[in-house]
Amino acid sequence: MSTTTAEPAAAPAEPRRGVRALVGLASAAIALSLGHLTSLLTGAASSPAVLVGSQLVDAAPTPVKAVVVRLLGTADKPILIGGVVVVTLLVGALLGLLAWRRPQLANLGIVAIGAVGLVVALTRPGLGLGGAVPSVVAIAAGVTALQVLVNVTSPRPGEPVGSGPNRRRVLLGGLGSAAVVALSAGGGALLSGVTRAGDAARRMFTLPTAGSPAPPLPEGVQVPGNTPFSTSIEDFYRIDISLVTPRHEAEGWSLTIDGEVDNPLTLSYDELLAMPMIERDITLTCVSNEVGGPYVGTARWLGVPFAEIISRVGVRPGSDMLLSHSLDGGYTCSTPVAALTDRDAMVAIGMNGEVLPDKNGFPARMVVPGLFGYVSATKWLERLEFSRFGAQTAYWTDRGWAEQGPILTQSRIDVPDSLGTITPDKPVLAGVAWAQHRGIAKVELRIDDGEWQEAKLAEEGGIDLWRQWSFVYEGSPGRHKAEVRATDKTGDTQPEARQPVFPAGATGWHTIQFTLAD
Ligand SMILES: Nc1nc2c(c(=O)[nH]1)N[C@H]1C(S)=C(S)[C@@H](COP(=O)(O)O)O[C@H]1N2
Ligand SMILES: [Mo]
Repeated sequence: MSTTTAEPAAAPAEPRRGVRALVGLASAAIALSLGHLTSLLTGAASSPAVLVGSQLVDAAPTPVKAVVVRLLGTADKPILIGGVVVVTLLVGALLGLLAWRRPQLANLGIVAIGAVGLVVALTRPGLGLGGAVPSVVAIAAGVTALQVLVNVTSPRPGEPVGSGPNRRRVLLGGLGSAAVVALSAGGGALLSGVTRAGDAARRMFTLPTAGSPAPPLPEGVQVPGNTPFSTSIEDFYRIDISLVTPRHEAEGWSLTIDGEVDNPLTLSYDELLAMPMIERDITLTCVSNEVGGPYVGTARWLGVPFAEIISRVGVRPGSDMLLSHSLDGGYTCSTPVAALTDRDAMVAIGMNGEVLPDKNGFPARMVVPGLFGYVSATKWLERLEFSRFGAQTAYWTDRGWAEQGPILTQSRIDVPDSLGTITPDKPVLAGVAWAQHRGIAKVELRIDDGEWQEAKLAEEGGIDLWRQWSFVYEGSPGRHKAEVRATDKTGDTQPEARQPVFPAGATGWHTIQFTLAD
């Protein structure tokens, strides 16, 4: 008897390294796409790649987040999800290399990757057990796909690696995998089409009319050719910790108002809509807006004034902070109670004459003039808990951002673009300035480090709104520098000193280079 033929029968012969890696990668792709397909039924936030991405967002240290937002802006979310997908595929490829010699280890690897999604799904607030389903589906799909593909691509006994029949089966495995991924993408597209139609149907409410309508905006608030004074829903900046837009139904939704109140209250969507309404134009601003940045916008908000809610529930005198809770994965926000009644703060249900869009907080959100969004503008509201600053903290204040977040006075040059050109027939610079709830008193420009000169202020829409300005440039043609600074109605002028957005908002003067053509 010869010992050379006594091969262990268990392990099938291995194909080439490239094929093995592809088998692992294809299994990972199938796992991700079937997991994602399932998430279209259980909620987009439960897609395995989105889950892991969301966890990274929450876990990232604040300075890392600040750098990411600065570099990527609002593209950070697709890039982060893409990164998670790429890493998963690469790990899949590595596991594929092992799948012939160490099949148990390869399976364990797939289960381990899926388990990351599973653990996040089970520990993330607001997802429920259903949120775990896509990760379970992904694990099952990954293990099955790996087994099938190993089987299909292994050379049969006596068959040389890469020979005719073997090569055909490898091709078949590849085509089969591609078909599964493509079919789930197609199914996904179909499902999300249905979801979108459902969203449109959900929006077919008739909004109540405001007992106190918005004062009409003077036509003169808009400088012709400047940034639109009122921002469209589509162009309105979006900032939140959710990787995918949360979608909630009005049916079954309710808003609980409790904490340090005499009469806690739970309101259905219909009950909220039946309350007295105000409509106001208000400019929102994000604390993460860099000097000259885009995270500021103006919309017409329709909602229930907080004064009404506060008198209904009877907030106790000791409560100085409202902790608002969101359906958005445990997001909370702390707002000074004083700011809820001394201005037009509201629980908004409408935006620019439409039902509040999902991305801006449907069914209901907070709008409080004069405070940065992270301390005032909670979207997808679930609960308003009257509390105290001394007793509780919120999502961003836990991460070191300032407890009080008044919007800082800022100004921006929008026309021309930085490095843009103006022409002698219309040598005009223009832009916006904001100091919500204090109002803008003055905007000044400085060209090439010369004297500060006053810009012409457009008409004011109200102190809770930004204000447009324009400036006729009378200097020589060629390349120049322009700086802008605003003074609010309390007499404070924007400081020159540059402060980063963390922890209380950016300071400094917006500066551009422009050219006056001859
Ligand atoms: N639920 C929830 N609400 C939220 C946030 C969030 O992450 N989750 N972000 C806040 C921040 S930082 C800002 S600036 C505003 C932005 O509102 P918008 O997306 O409608 O422009 O929403 C606020 N409300
Ligand atoms: Mo923000």
